[in-house]
Amino acid sequence: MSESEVLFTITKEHLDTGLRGFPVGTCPNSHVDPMTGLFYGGYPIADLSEKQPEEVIYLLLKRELPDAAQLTAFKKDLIAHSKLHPGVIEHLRSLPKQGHPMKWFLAAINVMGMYEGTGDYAQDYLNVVAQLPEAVAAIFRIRSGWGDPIPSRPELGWVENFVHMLGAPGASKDLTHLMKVFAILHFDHGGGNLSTFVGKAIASGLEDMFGSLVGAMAALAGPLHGMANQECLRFLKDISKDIKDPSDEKVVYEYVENLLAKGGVLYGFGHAVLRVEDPRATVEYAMGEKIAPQDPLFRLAVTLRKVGSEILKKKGKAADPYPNVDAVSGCLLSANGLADENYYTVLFGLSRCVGIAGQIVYERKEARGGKGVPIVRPKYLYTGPKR
Ligand code: AMX
Repeated sequence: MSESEVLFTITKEHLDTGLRGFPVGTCPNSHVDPMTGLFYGGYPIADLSEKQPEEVIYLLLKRELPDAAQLTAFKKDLIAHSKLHPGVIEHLRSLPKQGHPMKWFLAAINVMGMYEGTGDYAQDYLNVVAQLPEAVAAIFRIRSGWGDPIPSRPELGWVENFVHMLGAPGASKDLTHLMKVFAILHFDHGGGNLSTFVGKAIASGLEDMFGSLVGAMAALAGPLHGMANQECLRFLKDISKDIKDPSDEKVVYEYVENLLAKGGVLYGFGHAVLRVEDPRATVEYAMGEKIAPQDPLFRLAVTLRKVGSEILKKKGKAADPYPNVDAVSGCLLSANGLADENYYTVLFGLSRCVGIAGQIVYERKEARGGKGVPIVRPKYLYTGPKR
């Protein structure tokens, strides 16, 4: 692109619209296309969903898939950085149980930074990516009362070790596979989603990686952003109380039509950028037919996939009347042993920190020929009283 090319013209109507669609920078790691969905390093997400998570983590950091030797070396590097400071676990033990798991997650990252922060974004990237699975598993175990944290075995693999450390009572045999796919689908989502943008903006003031991720994860915790996955499962559970047969399209149609007529929201549908079914949801529907085919909440999600879109299209308001990633992920997690939806945003955050940390490394160490993006400082127009 030529330096003076006009990309976007800002008019008054664009003000106070949440920077929606304003180009503000470049991102080589991932992007979201309205019609074809999410890409990592130029690869469509559906082509990556069955890879090893470490391959995809490497791709997001280096923008190339690793060859066998590179993958082995990268895995070794992650293992070498995986020891979580015991002080983080001690801190978690002192947190109030009534605090939401996302608040615990923010506390964990903050304390990790106090023990492990080096001030070097690339070094801290490795520390945070390698150590977060242990911190998140400890949050589950301590806060849920499942027992003491289970010692880490990083040689098992990034997700395999996480599932091992979770030791979830009632975990299905498919939980590791599900968590691998879930992690890959949630690693990154372009440069401008709220949590990623916030994390990069904080880092632009040269706050370190850990502090930047605390801010990013606070942004993710909002119900219109990352906490939507928790709300989506609650929504499915609520509907299922009133509907006997989750495959009965007529009854589900009437229920959703009534709900929307009363001003309700059809959770798991719609997107700020996409204008087709989210390809991540497509992967999850296919996976559900294999790992949760009889689960009533999954069957309800499948019925909604059809009738929800029909109703939203008929109403004509939603720009994207199709399922998003959260339409299905919760029922797959609950069917496979992670039944408490309060933890779903933490699982999302564990994965999304990988992408955000990678984008922070790019903005701080590579962008603008290595100079880094300067401190973020948009302009707000004064509309208060004139004296
Ligand atoms: N149910 C009911 N109404 C919906 C709707 C839905 N699923 N999706 C959009 N609409 C309505 C909006 O409320 C808006 O109504 P208004 O004009 O009266 O204010 C109108 O359709 C136009 O909205 P839009 O431009 O299509 O959506 P948006 O970009 O403003 O918002 C989103 C996108 C995701 C917040 C919205 O679709 C929504 O609330 N969906 C349900 C919640 C959900 O599933 N969130 C998860 C999103 C995925 C993620 O980021 N994790």
